[in-house]
Amino acid sequence: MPDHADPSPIITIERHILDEQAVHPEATGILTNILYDLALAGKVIASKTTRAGLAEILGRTEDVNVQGETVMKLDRFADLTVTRLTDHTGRLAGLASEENASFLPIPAQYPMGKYLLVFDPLDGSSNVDFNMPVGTIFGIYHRLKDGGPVTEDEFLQPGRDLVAAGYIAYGTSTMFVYTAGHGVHGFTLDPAVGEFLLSHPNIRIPRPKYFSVNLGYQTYWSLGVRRYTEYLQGREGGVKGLSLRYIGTLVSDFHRNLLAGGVFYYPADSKDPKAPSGKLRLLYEAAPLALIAEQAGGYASNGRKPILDVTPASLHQRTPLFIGDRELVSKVEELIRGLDGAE
Ligand code: P6P
Repeated sequence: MPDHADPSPIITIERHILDEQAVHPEATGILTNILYDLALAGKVIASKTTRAGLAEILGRTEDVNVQGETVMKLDRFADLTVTRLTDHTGRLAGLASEENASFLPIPAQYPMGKYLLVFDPLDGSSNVDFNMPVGTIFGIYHRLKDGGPVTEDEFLQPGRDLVAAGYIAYGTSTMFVYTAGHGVHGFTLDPAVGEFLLSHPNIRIPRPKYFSVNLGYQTYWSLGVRRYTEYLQGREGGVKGLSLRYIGTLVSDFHRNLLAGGVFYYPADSKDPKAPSGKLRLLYEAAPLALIAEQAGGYASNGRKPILDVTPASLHQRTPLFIGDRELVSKVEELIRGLDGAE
């Protein structure tokens, strides 16, 4: 007979963060509520991504975003969902989204808070039309000023100063993964009750099984990165037994390597002279995932130095990204230093 005396505890995000708060008094209820707001946004976005083919939100709008990319209907929906669920709460002083050229101040009719939210509302959105997984990435900073209107420079903080970071992965299940500086914790959405329940406490990156990169761009990479790729494929004394897995959605490729062990990289390449630092963004893609990686025992680098130590010069600054297993990421720094010369 099941032991009803002591059913395994059902840990929601709220309970988990409150428990964390008890252990870490510096964590404030406000941060807890911001994470909860983001979890709600994740549920709303998930309700659309799982029915994208049926809900007339497939396809593209006529708009092009600041990245020069056509805005997918679901991008726009996700961006508005996060914004509308967070801009009126009095917890934030401003938001910076991949979808908007400049940051969004809190509308005058709402109270201002002390936190800044940076986010990619729907990472991998071009994959939606092909039923591939996508994700939302977020980072939360303290604002730098005590009051008054928010200015762009307050968003340009290194990832080392993130108060919390995480992502929501819309895949075969919907997962909310976050860190507030005390480990990495994963929650899986139970659609029956509409709650994210703790499913992956204290995530630690295991021994590497995979590497994830778009080999189609190999000819555009530096000598150091090409040697690194050969190393991962076991050539010249390299690592044996790694499998290549690449979805083309950063959140999904990162999430697999976080849970199963491995490294993801999107290096600088000579494909687009206008984008010599690769495709990914520092502020709301690389830095939040870098905090997750380091909190899970891994590492994230731009090929030369820790991602978390890079201070953005602009909201949409691009960066090369190597992230996952600490040893494998450190190896690419060694090869780039040795073969690609000084920065
Ligand atoms: P490529 C999705 O468009 C994205 O921004 C990331 O999620 C993903 O890692 C990368 O681009 C894939 O880019 O050039 O391999 O298609």
